[in-house]
Amino acid sequence: MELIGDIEETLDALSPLLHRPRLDSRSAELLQRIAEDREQLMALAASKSGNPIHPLRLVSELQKLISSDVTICSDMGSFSIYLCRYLFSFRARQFLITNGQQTLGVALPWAIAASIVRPHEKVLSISGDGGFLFSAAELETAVRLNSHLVHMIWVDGHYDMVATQERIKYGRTSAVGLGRVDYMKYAQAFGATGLQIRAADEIAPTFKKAFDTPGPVLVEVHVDYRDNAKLFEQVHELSDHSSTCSLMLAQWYQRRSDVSVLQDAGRNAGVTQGPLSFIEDEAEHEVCVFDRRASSASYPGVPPRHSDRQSSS
Ligand SMILES: Cc1ncc(C[n+]2csc(CCOP(=O)(O)OP(=O)(O)O)c2C)c(N)n1
Ligand SMILES: [Mg+2]
Repeated sequence: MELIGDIEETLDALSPLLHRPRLDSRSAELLQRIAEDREQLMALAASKSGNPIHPLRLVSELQKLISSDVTICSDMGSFSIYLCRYLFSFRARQFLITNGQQTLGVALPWAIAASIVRPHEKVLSISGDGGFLFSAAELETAVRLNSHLVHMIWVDGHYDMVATQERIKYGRTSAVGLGRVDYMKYAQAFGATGLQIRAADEIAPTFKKAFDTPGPVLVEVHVDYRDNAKLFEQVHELSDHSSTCSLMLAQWYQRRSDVSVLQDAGRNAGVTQGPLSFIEDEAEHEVCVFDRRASSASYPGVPPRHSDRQSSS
């Protein structure tokens, strides 16, 4: 349809005709419960003080810093379960994660790319100490390109995701320890800036300084992983959050033609709560749901999975 006329007047005339889809009562109730969960989480996190820093505290402090102009690139590891489950994102394509392939070492290179593609945004990449060492030499690229990015390293001295799974399956760990690395000196050696967070009340000022510093900045934070066994116990639990993803995806798809990606994340399905917020935000473009149970069979009207569509076309 062609519209001819003054742009401002045309938009003024069209705007009242737009209706945002209304949520049905069950979806609204679930979203309300999730909002309450988030409030409880913030309260619980605030009570976690001390050094090393508890991941919940770290995530809740990060939540306060994540405005819509921040792109987050997440590596894989125990830390990424905390991010997926507890760090909420309110716009599409804000939180980038290697969820299906689980590839270690991608966060820093992705951040370099994101800083090229989104030059006016803040870019924060996050990895564990193990994942960082997989591609740490890329810091040279970041310095050479003067990439405006902040890379945060959660230091626990282990490949914790593997260690925790070994403990659950075999009752002991094997070959998961990492030697001590001085990340501050590493940053300096490459010509980057290195900052260290030693206490929870240093998180916000350190990030302000990091984002205000030109060029790549490494931020080292030592984390307290004592609760990780509990974290993994919950990985396969069914949650309200995931079922909300499925339910709402189905609803939106029935109304919108631009909902396009429904991805099965296999054994990682339990870490799905984070990307929920893409939907909560009534995403304008794609909805990515990392949910093993959101299958086309269970929800009439939901499109076939992206991979199914590709293989059938
Ligand atoms: C290229 C690659 N190699 C190995 C793995 C298996 N793996 C998944 S998580 C992980 C440990 C990650 O450790 P770290 O980055 O320190 O994060 P943490 O779990 O300690 O938070 C490993 C080795 C992988 N996902 N990708
Ligand atoms: Mg680690």
